Amino acid sequence: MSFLDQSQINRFNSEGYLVVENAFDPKVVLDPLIEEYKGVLDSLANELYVKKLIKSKYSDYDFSERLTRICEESGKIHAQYFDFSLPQNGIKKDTPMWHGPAVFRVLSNKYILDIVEDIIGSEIYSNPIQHVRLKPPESRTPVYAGTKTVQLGATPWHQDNGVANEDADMTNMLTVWIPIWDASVEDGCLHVVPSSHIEGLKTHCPQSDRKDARGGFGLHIPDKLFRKNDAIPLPMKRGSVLLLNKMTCHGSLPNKSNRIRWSLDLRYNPIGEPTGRNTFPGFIARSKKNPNSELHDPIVWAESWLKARHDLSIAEEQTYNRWSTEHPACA
Ligand SMILES: O=C(O)CCC(=O)C(=O)O
Ligand SMILES: [Fe+2]
Repeated sequence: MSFLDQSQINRFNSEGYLVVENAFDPKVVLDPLIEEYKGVLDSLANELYVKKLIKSKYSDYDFSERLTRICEESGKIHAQYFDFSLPQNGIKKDTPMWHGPAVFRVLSNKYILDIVEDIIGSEIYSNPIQHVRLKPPESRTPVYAGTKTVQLGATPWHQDNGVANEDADMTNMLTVWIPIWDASVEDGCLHVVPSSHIEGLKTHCPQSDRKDARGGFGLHIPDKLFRKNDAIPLPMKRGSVLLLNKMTCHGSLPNKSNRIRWSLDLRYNPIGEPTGRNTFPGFIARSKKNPNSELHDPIVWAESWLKARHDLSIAEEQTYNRWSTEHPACA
């Protein structure tokens, strides 16, 4: 045990989630990532401007307002442009993604790994099911032409085990959710159903009319299959992290504020266990048994994703979805 005390570990085990306050100094751990993403946003603005998809680069605005305006004017939320994973299908040679050194340094941050170690042990693999989520204010988020639903909004109720491949059903996967800046109820923080992790894997229904921002199928647990009335919101401060058991029912609230809701969700599992995305690259983040196997080079990490993108762009499409709209619970 290195960071969490026994009562925190007990709470995580009985409730299936734990908010760890003051997990690290956010200025040290998160500010370099914010700086890096300012550059990514600048590149996006330049690209869209050159393609005449926006009339202004909005350079005078802060990050949140700049991204929101770019989304509004271009009519798209550009989630994949910032993300450090790939979509579940339709991968092309030039599918945008971002694997900068500041992202890698958060994934392999000592304080985060100390907390992860307390839950899954010291042999830690960085699972490639991972995302940055930059959610514009809902009232200003572009909608899909057909359904008129927002392109990126509240995350539907799910268990993370349900969105991983079946090969990871026995994997001890831990989700670590990190707010880049404070996430209040108004901003669209996460909500969870305490102790739902002991109820087993629920049926997740694909919502084919609600393609999510990354081309997935908006998997969700229908209301009648879980204790929605017991849900509680988890407003969080910058510098804290949320740990989630892979079976805990959770989702997020809509962003009713006037700024971006910005978070990372990372996953870790013991080395050697299936990740649930075997075509995506993870890496050994910590190994006390074999320290030489740890990856410390952000360039090698970025290259592993470039290779995966290339290989997947020429491979036959795989579908990750184990659920069918035909299931009686989905009717
Ligand atoms: O950030 C969100 O809206 C959803 C995050 C989530 O589902 C997760 O971290 O597993
Ligand atoms: Fe999730």
